[in-house]
Amino acid sequence: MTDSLTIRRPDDWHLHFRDDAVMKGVVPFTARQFARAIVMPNLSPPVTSVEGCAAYRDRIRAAVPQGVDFTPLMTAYLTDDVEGDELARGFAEGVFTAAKLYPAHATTGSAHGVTDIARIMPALEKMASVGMPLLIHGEVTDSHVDIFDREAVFIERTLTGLVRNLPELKIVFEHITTADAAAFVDVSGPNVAATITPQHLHINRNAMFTGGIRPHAYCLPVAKREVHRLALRKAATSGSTKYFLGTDSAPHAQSAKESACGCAGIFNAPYALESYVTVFDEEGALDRFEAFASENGPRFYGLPLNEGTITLERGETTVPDTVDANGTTIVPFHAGEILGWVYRG
Ligand code: OTD
Ligand code: ZN
Ligand code: ZN
Repeated sequence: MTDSLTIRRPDDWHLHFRDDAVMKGVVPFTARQFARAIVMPNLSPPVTSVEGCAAYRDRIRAAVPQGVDFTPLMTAYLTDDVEGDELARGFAEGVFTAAKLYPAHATTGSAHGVTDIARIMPALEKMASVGMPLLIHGEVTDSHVDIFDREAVFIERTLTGLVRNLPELKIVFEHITTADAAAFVDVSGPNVAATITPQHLHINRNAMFTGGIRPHAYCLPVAKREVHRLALRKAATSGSTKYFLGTDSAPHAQSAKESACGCAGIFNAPYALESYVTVFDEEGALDRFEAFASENGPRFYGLPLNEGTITLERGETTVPDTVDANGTTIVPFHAGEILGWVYRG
């Protein structure tokens, strides 16, 4: 039995840091475990300009604790009015690492998102020509489509056509939640990859209704049936280079989650590696964790692998009921549970 696992330093390829006081509180959790993270741009207002993005990056850098080596990789928020040349300029200047497509009203902070992908095709063509990755929240927003079907319908209505029409575009299908999505990624060419969150590997939709309504198990895309969770575990641990770590850690104050209309989002940053490694251990795939956490992401993005290593050991990590993020109380993923691995740094 492997009791200790040392791997190249990992990265988080999908993360929400927010801004202002909460950002200062949550950045250290991620910087403690990851060398880099793709920072999502769904602030209010969203991060659309090169200058606005560079300023946000400066605020994040200032929140990284002294002596900690952490690099935020920034993203542009696509709107119907996006200019391909502006994206390409930000990419060339090293400010934008990628651009994020939120179908309008699909998730938290997506009100300014894209209403019809046809409207941004010129910008996507520009991105393809300069090698800038497109990150997609893959759900239709049509309220007539059942919420548990929105990802599968997005593949059918939007993603299949996009990949066919623009095969040169690098696409990350973010936070996949279904067997349908994994099957789509598996059969697509090398320009299509996917991130998988810890929660979608650990919980199915029952978790939202265990003995009552459980707001801390609610995120978007919503957790699906068990068959989908099992397909995601298989994909993540398969050894395919198309899958990589992206937590989608999305902090909301405890009071905003425990409400008559609770916010979507799971805050998993504090124990992200312990959570993921537990899954790889349960699946007998510890030898595949390093590729998922530290190699597949940078290779897809065309970025160097990190130097240095981190170590995880078998042992007990007790996840607290709440954590303090610079004055905001947040309930973390796995609150009150004991995980069977300890992060040693
Ligand atoms: N999902 N919450 C948020 C974003 C993600 O779709 C996502 O990427 C958020 O709060 O920003 C969530 O449930
Ligand atoms: Zn999303
Ligand atoms: Zn997200």
